[in-house]
Amino acid sequence: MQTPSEPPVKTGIVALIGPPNVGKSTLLNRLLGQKISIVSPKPQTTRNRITGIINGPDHQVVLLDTPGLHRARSPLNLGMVKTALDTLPEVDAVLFMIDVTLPLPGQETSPLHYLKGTDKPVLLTVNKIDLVEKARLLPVLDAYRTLFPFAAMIPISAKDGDGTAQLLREIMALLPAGPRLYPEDIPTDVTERFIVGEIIREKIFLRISQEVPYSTAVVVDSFQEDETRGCVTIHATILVEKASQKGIIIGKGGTMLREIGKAARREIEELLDFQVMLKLWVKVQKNWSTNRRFLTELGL
Ligand SMILES: Nc1nc2c(ncn2[C@@H]2O[C@H](COP(=O)(O)OP(=O)(O)OP(=O)(O)O)[C@@H](O)[C@H]2O)c(=O)[nH]1
Ligand SMILES: [Mg+2]
Repeated sequence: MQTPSEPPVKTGIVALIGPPNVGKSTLLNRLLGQKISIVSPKPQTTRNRITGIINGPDHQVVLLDTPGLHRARSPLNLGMVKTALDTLPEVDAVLFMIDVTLPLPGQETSPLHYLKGTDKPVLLTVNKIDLVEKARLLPVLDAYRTLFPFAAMIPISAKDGDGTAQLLREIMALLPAGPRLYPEDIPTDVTERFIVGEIIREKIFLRISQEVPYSTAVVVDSFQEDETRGCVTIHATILVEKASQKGIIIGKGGTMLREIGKAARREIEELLDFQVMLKLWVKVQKNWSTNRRFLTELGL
């Protein structure tokens, strides 16, 4: 924590908002220098708000990763969009992220319309510039300039780190000076238990094709540290909505579930810096994604 003798730093809360799959979680992990938010090539990977606390000698940026803004119908998806939009009143600035490789939206089709009423400064973050020639960038910036009065527009590659130092400077320019809001050694406000569930969910998103990952949720049932044996035993349940989905997650002779478990265990061991025994179960829980009470339990 800052002591009264420490000079003030540029500090504030910033929301990362944008369509699904543009690279919001990748950027959060990149700026934080560690992975706390899961990433996959599928849209709608992130379901919760995930805070990364980025510290430097002259700044502390509390960055909120959010679910992608999309046309939502189901309670799960409506909850995800609400989670993202609910961050707006609390933040000092917004990073609106787009994917430079995607077609340009019109006034009505861009999720920017959600920001129309906001009085917060909005930075346009144009991501994935590693995938296009420089010449492709200018028309994108010109088009977005007509859609919204952005405080600045910054092309970046969250994957390579290109432009991210400039982005951080632009963020700092928008933030007030003051004492740090969090101690410097705390990278996030989500629990290890939550991240463990997310890592398992990520491995499902990475390995299972099409729609099944959208019908899965992960509940970490227990988390037991055994100091003498030097290991943590974690029991977790993968919920699906139909028996057929359970079969897909388990795979032939259990191969898929073993692969998911192995990949997740490796990453959880890195996170906890401890040997991990990971026990996974798959359970059919019909309509979990439309059960509002259960969604609330999942923090959705
Ligand atoms: N080439 C390239 N790929 C990127 C970049 N940033 C992210 N990606 C990829 O884009 C995909 C989506 O990344 P995420 O970080 O999960 O995107 P997101 O915006 O958090 O997605 P949701 O959580 O679904 O809203 C992943 O396959 C990333 O590896 C980038 O700068 N360049
Ligand atoms: Mg994400």
